[in-house]
Amino acid sequence: MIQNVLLVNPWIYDFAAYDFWNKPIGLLLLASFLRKNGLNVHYVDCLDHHHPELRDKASSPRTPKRKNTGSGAYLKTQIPTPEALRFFPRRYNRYGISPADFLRIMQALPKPDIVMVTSMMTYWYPAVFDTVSLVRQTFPGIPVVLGGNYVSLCPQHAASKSGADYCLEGPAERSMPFLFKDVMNRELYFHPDPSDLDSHPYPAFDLIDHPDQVPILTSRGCPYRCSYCASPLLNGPFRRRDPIHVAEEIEFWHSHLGIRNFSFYDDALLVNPEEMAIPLFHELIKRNLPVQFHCPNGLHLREITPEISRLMFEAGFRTIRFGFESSDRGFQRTTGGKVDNREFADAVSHLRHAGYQTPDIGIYLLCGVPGQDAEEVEASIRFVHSHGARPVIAEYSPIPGTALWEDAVAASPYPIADEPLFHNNTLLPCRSASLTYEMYQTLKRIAGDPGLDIPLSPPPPMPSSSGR
Ligand code: B12
Ligand code: SF4
Repeated sequence: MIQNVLLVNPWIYDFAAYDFWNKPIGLLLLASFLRKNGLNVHYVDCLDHHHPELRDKASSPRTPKRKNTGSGAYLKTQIPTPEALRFFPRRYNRYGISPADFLRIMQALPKPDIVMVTSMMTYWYPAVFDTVSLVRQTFPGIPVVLGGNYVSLCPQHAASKSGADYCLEGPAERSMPFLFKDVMNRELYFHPDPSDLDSHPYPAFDLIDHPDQVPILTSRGCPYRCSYCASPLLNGPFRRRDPIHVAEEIEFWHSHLGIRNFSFYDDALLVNPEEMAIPLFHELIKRNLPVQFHCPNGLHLREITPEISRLMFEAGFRTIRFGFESSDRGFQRTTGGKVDNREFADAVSHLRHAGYQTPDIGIYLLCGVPGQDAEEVEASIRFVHSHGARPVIAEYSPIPGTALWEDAVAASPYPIADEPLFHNNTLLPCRSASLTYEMYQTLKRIAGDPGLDIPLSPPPPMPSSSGR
């Protein structure tokens, strides 16, 4: 009879990674679901920098710099770049603990009856495969199940190459009953209602050693259908929790784990504000907890009114990021029309009146979308600066199954349909020939410095005086 389940959050292998309030909330939801079904759950986070086993161990790299808001650097070690990416002149790193520490931590646990591994970005799969392989080495003969975003977005790639026994697409709550019944001969008795998010237990954040922040999800999905985004593929129809239950969860984590920083992972926190944002913010103000909120995932500018801005400020929303993507009207219209320039200008003005300063108002701008030229990105950056907000460049990552995917495949010089490593946003894998990597570097500098007045491309060489 299956009793012990080991859940693993793999490393990140990438050119760059920063902990912007990242936590594997999907895996920790799975943990609480399994606990509700009477199983013992153990958890290893390869990205953990606090694990008791790691303290004072010579094998661990230097402690990374963390901020007191719950974000910060990861432990980082340079590793060989995968063959397919060797042409790219950047160091490739493993973010997280050392493989030796991972093995040691696993060996100290009771032997599991089954191991479940999550996955996030499609192009992080090599770290997932290494995780699966080390799990197998430590617990030979124990079934390994793989799920999460990479599996849902690249199911065939995962099934044929990961080395896991089972690759399960979609929400774990949906696949677990079949897995346990058909494969493990065990009936699960607790089944949350997929349409009622309040029937799910809280994610098992108590499994995290020294959590410096926890993420909150008030909803799943998004009512919009932007052509570059995978939300509709991953999350199903838009559905929400009861805002009072959300405030209760926040108070629960504050009082039980002493959490003072919370990040919202919602795709559409502010949409239809009378259903969630307004009652939730009022409730948070009423409870007056000594906590702060961060929104690393983009919020909707269209919903920002004087009232919402004031409530957000008063409730303690400190890090606010908005999905604007481009000031180009054509871009806005063809990709989904979630916001226009008038709504942007009004929203920034309301936020500033409420007390937010320019550096607080982070505006995501997409860079490297198929067909996009450097001038369009520059115009968007200058537009954001001119309204007193801060542009934040988000490099486009192509995602299989999205409306923009066929254009992305056609635009990219890399075989993105066959090799998910080429979805890596750092490569700008779908940039047009008129947006060079040098121009992108210049765009980043302009985004960071509103006063910078430099040309996007170097001026052509001066003709020599002899006329030759
Ligand atoms: C929150 C979020 C972030 C957070 C961090 C989240 C984190 N955990 O680390 C922030 C804002 C920092 C972020 C950043 C980025 N993100 Co992001 N992010 C998301 C978002 C909105 C939600 C993910 C999430 O937590 N969902 C909620 C949980 C409950 O779902 P889940 O993890 O999928 O888990 C469920 C299932 O997958 C399954 N499951 C999970 N684990 C397991 C395990 C097993 C065994 C099984 C069976 C099932 C299972 O069951 C779970 C419960 O139902 C998704 C889009 C989306 N709506 O899904 C994009 C998304 C994943 N991000 C994306 C991108 C592009 C980025 C950036 C590159 C953006 C940029 N250009 O800068 C950066 C890169 C970050 C980095 N380098 O560190 C892309 C993915 C691209 C790709 N090629 O894979 C997505 C899909 C958005 C999009 N564009 O469509 N992101
Ligand atoms: S509004 Fe945001 S989350 Fe919703 S589909 Fe568009 S990009 Fe995705």
